[in-house]
Formats: sequence, structure tokens, C-alpha cells
Amino acid sequence: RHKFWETQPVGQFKDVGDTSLPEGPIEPPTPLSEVKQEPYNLPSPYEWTTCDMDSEDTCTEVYNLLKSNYVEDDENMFRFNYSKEFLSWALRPPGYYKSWHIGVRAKASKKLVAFITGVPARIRVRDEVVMMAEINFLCVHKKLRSKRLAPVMIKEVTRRVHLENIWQAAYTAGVILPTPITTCQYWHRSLNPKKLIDVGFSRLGPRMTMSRTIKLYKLPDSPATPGFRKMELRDVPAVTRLLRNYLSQFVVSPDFEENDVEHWLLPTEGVVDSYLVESPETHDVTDFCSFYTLPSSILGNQNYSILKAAYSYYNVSTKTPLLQLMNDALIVAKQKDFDVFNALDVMHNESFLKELKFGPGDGQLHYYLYNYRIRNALRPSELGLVLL
Ligand code: YNC
Ligand code: MG
Repeated sequence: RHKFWETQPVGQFKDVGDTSLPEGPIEPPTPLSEVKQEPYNLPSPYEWTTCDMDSEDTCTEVYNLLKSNYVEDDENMFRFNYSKEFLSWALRPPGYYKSWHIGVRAKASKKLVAFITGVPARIRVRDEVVMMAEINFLCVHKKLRSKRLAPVMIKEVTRRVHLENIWQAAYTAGVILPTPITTCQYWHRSLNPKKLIDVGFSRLGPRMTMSRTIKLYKLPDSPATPGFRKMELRDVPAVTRLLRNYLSQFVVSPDFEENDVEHWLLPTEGVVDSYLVESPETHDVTDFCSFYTLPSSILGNQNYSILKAAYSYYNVSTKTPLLQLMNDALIVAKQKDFDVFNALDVMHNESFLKELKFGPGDGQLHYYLYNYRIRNALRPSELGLVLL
């Protein structure tokens, strides 16, 4: 059934429930001298390119490929529209490798037709911290689909990850592959219900009028929690401590150090927003919330072309109830003119989703590890990892 994935060191469907298999790496690392030195072969009209994401022009080419060919919802009404600033942030964390930003060009026209990326991350699985690649932005131009290009791209990124002496990876996909470590659901909180209904993102509930719906989703003009403010550079040590302590309770999570927190969580205009609660009495940082900006193109609507979406990222509450903290996050997202606030049912998110009027989405998001077996699938609430 999975001609490619059956050949890969991933948990296989036939092994689900087999408790005799050990947790951890499926294959041992090989000596670096035994890693294939040349790129995999592409069909002859195409060639490999390493994408220099420092270059404005390359960033624009990648942006345009994804804008027209990346992930759509099941009904093909929306397509992710990652901004250039976002791509530049997502692909250049501390210690990134340019060689992991892989493109495919048509030899004749030099047009970029496919893409896949990795970035390095320390991921903790139970009490082991494992160096991994986070694989993202796999995309093949619509006109080149179903030609088995994706397996070649995956093998090539794997080869380049191996060349850096890294043997594990983490990734998410909307499709079921062998085999998810957990399956999560997206929940959506309307901030601009009229637009969401107009573009077909949501529907008017039964026995609901537009004006009742608008009233239902109304939010206060400003956050309620005393000491709630934007995160600043000087907060990096306190946020790192808060986050490390919080994430340690989940089975799988990133192992963030200060430089990671500075990169991934310090606010970047139009890319990532982070807020914290500084106790007005002690000046301790007690709570933290964050979301990233990922608009979607609206396909074929007369009135609107972009859906502005915020995605819940990492949130930590120690003093402010999580419900109140996330309500404040909704308020600032509304102030920033987002149309919708999305969250997965990971970590402790279930505790606020229903009460804060999030509704369940249709698509599911499956999480995977490459070359690392987990004995039993996790519950989403045991997962402390959000990929972009
Ligand atoms: C997918 N999303 O099952 P089998 S998510 C992984 N992730 O293989 P072809 C996928 N594999 O089943 P197409 C996949 N989608 O025969 C399909 N596959 O074993 C598998 N869409 O290849 C599929 N982006 O080239 C099958 O298919 C084989 O032309 C078929 O290309 C697929 O970024 C794709 O959804 C997804 O652009 C590129 O449909 C194309 O359809 C497309 O004939 C729209 O491929 C955009 C989209 C995917 C977003 C993402 C995470 C990717 C993870 C890749 C796996 C990484 C493994 C770890 C590597 C490092 C290891 C180390 C160390
Ligand atoms: Mg293909």
C-alpha cells in the first residue's frame, strides 16, 4: 500500500500494538563515510538547487511556489499563504543548515517546481533528548503531482540530514502515513464571524442570526489580566525557565534553551506574537502565551482574498488560569485584526477550547517521528510540540 514508506525506518502499521518492540531508534546511525555522497537522481528535466533563504529573490521564489501549490483544505476553498518574513524566520533558527533548504528546478526554465526543508531541533522523548530535523514545506508543483517526486525529495533531505550526523526527524501531515505518534484536531475561534461566514469558512448556526452570532463572539477591547504585556528581549531567561519547566511534563516536546526561545518566541512583527504576565507585586514572570501568523488565500471569493489566521503556539500558566490567559490572547489577536484564532488539542488546550467558544475543525493533523519508535500512540494532551 505504501510502496515508499514501507521501505523507511518508521513505525509500520503491521507493528501497531506489538509491545515486544523497544522504544527508541529503529536503525542505528551508519558511519558518515557510508552516507551516500552524491544527491539522488531526479528525472532528467529537473535539477537540485539549495535555496539561500538570506536572498530576497530566492525567498520570493519559494513564497510564490508555496502560495500557488502548498496545502489546501479538503474542499479546496483555502490555501496556506506563508509570508516571506515567516519563511525566513521558520527556516533560519539557531544552528540551521542551508543545505537542508532544498529546491528542484526545471533545467530549461530554471523555474522552482518543488521544495522541502529541514531545521535542526533538540526534541525530548520521555527522558531522552534527541537531535532531530523538523521537516516541513514539502511541496511539488500541481502540474508535477503523482510522479513519485516526493519520495526522491524525502530521500534527499534524509541524506543531507545524515551528513550532519543527525538520524531522527519530526514532521506533521494532514494525510495518514505509517504511523502517527498522535493525531490532533484543529479548533477554530471566530474573531470576525461575519467575514468567516461570507467566505464559507464557517456557517451560521441553526436558529442563529448574523447579529446574534456577532454578539456571541464579541470580546472586550483590552486584556483583563494585570501585568499582561508583550514579551521583550530581557524576558528571555524567565520565559525559558517557565517554558522548560512546563514542557517537561509532556511525553514529546522541544528542549528549548535561551537562544531557541529568543528565536522562536521573541515577537517578530507579522510572524510571531508573545505575551506574558509579570506580577505587579513581585515582577516575576508567571504566565506566557504566544501565537504565530499564517494567513490563507481564499480561493474564488468575490469580496475577500486573504483569511488572517493566528495559530496558538506555546502557552504556560502558573498563576493566571489558562482560560483567562487564552481569553487575553484572543483579545490581542482581535485587536491585531485576525479573523480567526486556531488551536490544536495538544498540551492543556482542551481545558479552554469549548469554554472560549472554539469549534472543532474538520481536518486532522498527524504527528510523526522518523527512525524513532514510540510503543503506544500518545493522546494529543501528551504532546508538547507545535510545528509550523
Ligand atoms: C506527506 N505530506 O504516501 P507511499 S506536510 C510524507 N508527507 O508514498 P508523489 C507523503 N509523505 O504511500 P505527490 C506526503 N504526501 O507510496 C504524500 N506522501 O509510500 C507520500 N501537496 O509521492 C505518499 N505538502 O510524488 C506516497 O506524490 C508518495 O506528487 C507519493 O507529492 C506529494 O511538509 C506532495 O500537502 C505532498 O505538494 C509533495 O501532493 C504534494 O502528490 C503536494 O507521487 C500539497 O509520497 C502540499 C502538501 C505536505 C505538507 C510536510 C511534512 C513532510 C514530511 C515528509 C517526510 C519526512 C521524513 C523525514 C526525513 C528526514 C529523515 C532524517 C533523518
Ligand atoms: Mg510527483
